[in-house]
Amino acid sequence: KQQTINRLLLRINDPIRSSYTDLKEAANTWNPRDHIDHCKDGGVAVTKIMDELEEERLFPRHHWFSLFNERQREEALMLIDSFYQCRTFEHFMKNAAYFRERVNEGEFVYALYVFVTHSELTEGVVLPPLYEVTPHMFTNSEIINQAYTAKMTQTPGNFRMSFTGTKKNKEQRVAYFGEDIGINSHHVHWHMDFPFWWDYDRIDRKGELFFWAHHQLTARFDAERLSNHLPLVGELYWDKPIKDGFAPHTTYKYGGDFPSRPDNKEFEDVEGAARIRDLKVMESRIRDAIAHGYVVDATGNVIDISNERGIDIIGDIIESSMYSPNKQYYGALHNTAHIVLGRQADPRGKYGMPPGVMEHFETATRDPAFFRLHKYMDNIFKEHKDNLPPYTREELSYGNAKILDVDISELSTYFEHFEFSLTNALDGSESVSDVPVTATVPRLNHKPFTFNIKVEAASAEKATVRVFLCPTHDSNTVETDFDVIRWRCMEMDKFWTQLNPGKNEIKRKSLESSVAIPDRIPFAKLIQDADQAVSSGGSLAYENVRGCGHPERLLLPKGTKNGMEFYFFVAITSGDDAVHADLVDNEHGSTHGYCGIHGDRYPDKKPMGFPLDRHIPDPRDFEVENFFRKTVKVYHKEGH
Ligand code: CUO
Repeated sequence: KQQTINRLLLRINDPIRSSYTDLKEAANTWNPRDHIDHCKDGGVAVTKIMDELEEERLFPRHHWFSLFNERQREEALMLIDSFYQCRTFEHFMKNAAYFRERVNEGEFVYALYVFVTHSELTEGVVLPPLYEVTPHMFTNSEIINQAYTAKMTQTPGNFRMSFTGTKKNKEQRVAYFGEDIGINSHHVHWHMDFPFWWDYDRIDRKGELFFWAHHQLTARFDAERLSNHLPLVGELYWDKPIKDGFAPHTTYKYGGDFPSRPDNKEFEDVEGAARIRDLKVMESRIRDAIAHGYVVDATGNVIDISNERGIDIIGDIIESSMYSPNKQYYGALHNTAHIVLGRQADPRGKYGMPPGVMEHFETATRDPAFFRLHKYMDNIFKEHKDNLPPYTREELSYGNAKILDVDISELSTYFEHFEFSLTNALDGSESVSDVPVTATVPRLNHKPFTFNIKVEAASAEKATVRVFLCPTHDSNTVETDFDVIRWRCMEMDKFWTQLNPGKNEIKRKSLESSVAIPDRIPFAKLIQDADQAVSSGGSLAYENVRGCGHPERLLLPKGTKNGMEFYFFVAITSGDDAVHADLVDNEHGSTHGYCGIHGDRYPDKKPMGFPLDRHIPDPRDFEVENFFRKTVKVYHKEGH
């Protein structure tokens, strides 16, 4: 299976290689229509896409793809539906090979990624990193151009990528975060794990995860800003100019460059997509609903949101997803805003420009406006959270455990170089041999760290451990109170552990964090491993590999040379918070923090962000024995 998926994704703009005989044969001689008898649901989805294909209604190949383009999305979804109708992997493989040669490549890659992520037929298959499948979306145009030249002259090349822009642009100081290939990869996978259009099996707390994953991206971006002496990111206003311009230096494989936006661009309506006035209406309806504590669904029923489950509904509404109880009335604030921001360079479509980086989850975080938009929505979510009653001391305390101290090893970061392959960016013909072409990017990393929580417990019990890192100062270096700081905290880890009566030491490593994933397995290695496994009759040993998850190396923000202060905050509460009884020593691949567990419930019963998600009017309520706060410093080491 792994070999098949690799082969389907290799050189996506070129025909399947003739040496891949099964796939090649399916692409040439198989016809999905002739095998509809074997499909689920009478193969209606297969018939539908075949009709569209034969009547030449589908988007052409060699054209950019945007998930926010309704027609293109519809086509990608038809493809996913048709894959879901296959009962066997074999059948799926043949249909996929057939469509690969005939539908738009962007739609195909998207459909294949979403299907492989969710389908039981492809369980255990590891998706190659998207930055090696469609490198254009992750690499600066300068590098892509150099790669083309290398290919033409048949000279192997390794090209050093630097971050977009110049020192004149202060925002460039944090470009290493927004342009990080791991961040972009996490973000695009998050949206594949939790698509806004998702209408298959119900995904648990999808709206709340939308809030939490993006709240955390924003908090982490802010911590990077503070590390670089920049103020916290400001929110976006529909009535005010978009403060920062952006020149993406990125190019589509087909369709030209990603458009730029000058500084202080005033919002304009986007023809055929949205009016700014409509966005304001959506916003005020959502804010009203939050103020009143209820929303009204499509049939006029009132749904109470003034409780801990409210955040999930508000997330669905703001995004909006198929779970929005009333899309007609509350609109799709977030999705529309992405389109509007992506189109400000050519709002009337006068110049036929392709969509901007904001229209693709692979590229969105490159634009500083991404974080302004998400800060704006984050503040709406905060309004809801601030309306909820603060946790009482009783809700916060846990009589069974008392944290005595936490030992934390050195927290330090550095820049390193990372190399990835650009081979798939280039057109190939089987007669011209590949030359190795790679990009080297600087990226932030940190020294592995550990923490050791010393706990005294009264009795043997399972406990929940939550760990956060919170900047203690804002950019003016004024210490702010914890009720303000709490919203800036970054989730570092959450896990379940067994406490024994008496003294306990809970040791945990940065590598074990349940919000993060290790480096993705390079495409070339996936190919090599799968080919080897097939020829030796062995099997692959990948376990729980996911694309969704914050890159582990970005677990710590950059910090400063002399050390930037943070609170290291630990909360231990009862293990009853766990949804799964077996969570101790079984963390489901340790990626549940921002990404949940595939096909299962979110493992923590408490609201995401607990106990820091609600207003803390009296800091003394937080002085319970099962909470612990300590000031630590994060050092940035240059020239490592
Ligand atoms: Cu992830 Cu706006 O939700 O990009």
